[in-house]
Amino acid sequence: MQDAITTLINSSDVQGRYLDNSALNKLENYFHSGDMRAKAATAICANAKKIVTQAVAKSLLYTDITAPGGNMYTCRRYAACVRDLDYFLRYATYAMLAGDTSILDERILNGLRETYNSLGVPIGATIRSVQAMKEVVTSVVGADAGREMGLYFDYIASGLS
Ligand SMILES: CCC1=C(C)/C(=C/C2=NC(=C\c3[nH]c(/C=C4\NC(=O)[C@H](C)[C@H]4CC)c(C)c3CCC(=O)O)/C(CCC(=O)O)=C2C)NC1=O
Repeated sequence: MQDAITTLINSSDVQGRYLDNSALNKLENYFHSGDMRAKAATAICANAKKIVTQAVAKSLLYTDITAPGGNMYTCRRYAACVRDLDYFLRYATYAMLAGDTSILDERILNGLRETYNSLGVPIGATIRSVQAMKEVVTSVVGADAGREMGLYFDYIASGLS
């Protein structure tokens, strides 16, 4: 896993230089946003269950997907879907804290599309539920942190599509 700090330091290190102004600016912005990131993570952690439940209600409940023949039909598959959304939320929160997407590639996206395709998990509906989660999270953490979390949800959505 990478984070905003190691990424900037590593790229200066390979050139054998101190951080240049642009790297220092990025670092300063990252440190400056630290309080916002920590507060957002605290709010998400306290509301994780509610966030996932509301995202499911907004995007999936009472659609063909939860009806007989749909991919969420049966308790086992419904629970697997809710669990997947909880993974997306938790890892998007880690990525937001780190200011870096690499943990999403390593832990979430690696092989996920292939797994979904082989199990018939509908990718379009999964992406809609990730978008719904983005809206719900914004209502919990506010616009600024919501925009930041949105980057990582979008990264998951585009990695799946
Ligand atoms: C931490 C990283 C990680 C991820 C991301 C992960 C995802 C993941 N989701 C799975 C299944 C699944 N995922 C879903 C999800 C959905 N179906 C829908 O219709 C909805 C649109 C959607 C929810 C948004 C479902 C229903 C299954 C079970 C499919 C089946 O077994 O038939 C499976 C197959 C194994 C299993 O059932 O547990 C994996 C590996 N596992 C991991 O360890």
